[in-house]
Amino acid sequence: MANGELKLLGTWCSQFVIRVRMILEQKGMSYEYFEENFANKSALLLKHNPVHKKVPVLIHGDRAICESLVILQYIDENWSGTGPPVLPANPYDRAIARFWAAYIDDKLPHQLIDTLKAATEEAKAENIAEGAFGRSFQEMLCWESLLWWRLHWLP
Ligand SMILES: N[C@@H](CCC(=O)N[C@@H](CS)C(=O)NCC(=O)O)C(=O)O
Repeated sequence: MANGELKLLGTWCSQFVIRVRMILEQKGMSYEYFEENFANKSALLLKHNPVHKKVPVLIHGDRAICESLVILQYIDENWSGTGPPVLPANPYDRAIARFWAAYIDDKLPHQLIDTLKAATEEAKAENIAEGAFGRSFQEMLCWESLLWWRLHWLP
């Protein structure tokens, strides 16, 4: 991959950005990373993701791809011969991976917000350990990496 061809707009603490970076690293692809400041969003972000104005955004040449799961699928399809595949080959296994990815995307941000809004330290701790959906943060993040990165390598 020629330098400058791939750009990623992100923020260091975003699970959505981290999953894209994991796959780019895993595939050994070089890319230019731009850290966004949400208090003053870059012209690049506003131009390339005018709908949501959110990261991650992958810019390939002069074309942008938005939404982390869409980006992962794009990387998987466009660079299928580079490094390990993101999704399993079998359509059923792919469907299962997509199901759990959607589940995590649906639940995890709510759990994070509930924790941030919790009135007391005890309530925060309880939410982190066993959130509203009966899953700890650690478990959810573990599922994230298992499902999107490793599932198809397991027996
Ligand atoms: N569904 C999106 C979620 C992206 C998202 O929520 N990004 C957050 C960072 S974690 C963001 O850019 N927030 C900026 C804002 O809300 O202004 C994805 O999967 O890419």
